[in-house]
Amino acid sequence: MHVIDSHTGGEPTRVIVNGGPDLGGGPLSERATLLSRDHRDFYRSVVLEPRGQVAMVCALLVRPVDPDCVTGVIFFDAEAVLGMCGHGTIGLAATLFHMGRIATGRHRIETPVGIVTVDVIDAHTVTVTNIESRRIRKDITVEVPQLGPVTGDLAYGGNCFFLVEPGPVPVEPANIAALTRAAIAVRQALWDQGIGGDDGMQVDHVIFYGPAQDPTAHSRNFVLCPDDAYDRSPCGTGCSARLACLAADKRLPEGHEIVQESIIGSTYRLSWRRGVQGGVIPSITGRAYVMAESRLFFLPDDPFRSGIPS
Ligand code: PYC
Repeated sequence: MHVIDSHTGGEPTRVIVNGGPDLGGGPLSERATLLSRDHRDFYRSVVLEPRGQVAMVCALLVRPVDPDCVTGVIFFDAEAVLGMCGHGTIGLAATLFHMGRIATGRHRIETPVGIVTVDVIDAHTVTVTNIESRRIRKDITVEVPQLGPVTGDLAYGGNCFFLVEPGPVPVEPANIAALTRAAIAVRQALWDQGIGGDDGMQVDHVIFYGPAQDPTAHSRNFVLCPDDAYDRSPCGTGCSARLACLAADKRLPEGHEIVQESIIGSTYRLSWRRGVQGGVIPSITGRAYVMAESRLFFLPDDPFRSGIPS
């Protein structure tokens, strides 16, 4: 299996250039369901240690249904197949550029939740225009063991987010372990109390906000991903959900740009324009760096060929 690794604001993306299961030629949402249902061993073996690492998100390249798209892609981490992934899309665009498969300019990429566009500005800088994102519910209070009541907004940005501002734990790098524990407890409480999106969509990511270190940034975030790793980048789909909430609260006018800082200090530039279904079309600009190109082996006598279970 041929893979190329990059990072976007510190968050790794492994693009599977070839190899992987045959998922047929149906809509990408169906192919994502097949991957999730029938190929859990495959996707975990690529992401988990010893081949992968805890924060890694993989991008499986697939044939797009829409011939105007440069590729189709299905993202996954060690725990779940994702609807979309913002940092992964920036990493994918930088990787396709590195491979000579795309040039600077605008390109369309098909994902299980819809078509997104990337504007490749240079070898590292990419703007993603995401699918329409929306706030689902404002000010939901959930009772969390050890933490007490926690109030946040439920919003969709390609994945389903619960956004809490200010977070119940100060959003500082020294608190990453405590932030992770608190975010897992909040997500569990939401699941236990049946709080989620429309048509049974479960909250898969939790975000806490606090003041930014850089005075020009809007805020700093801490993002918990489905596999319990924290996003080193400011999380593209999380920023999309955030933009939907800021727009709904009239805290950010259309077209105005803000900077979102991650827990490790990496940044995205964000803005939005009005969508057609009452939500927002987010624009996310970040930088990615290709780090490695490798061939992965899965030897039958390797006791950890399926990864070290977490
Ligand atoms: O950037 O959207 C994102 C993302 C989701 C999970 C990790 N990163």
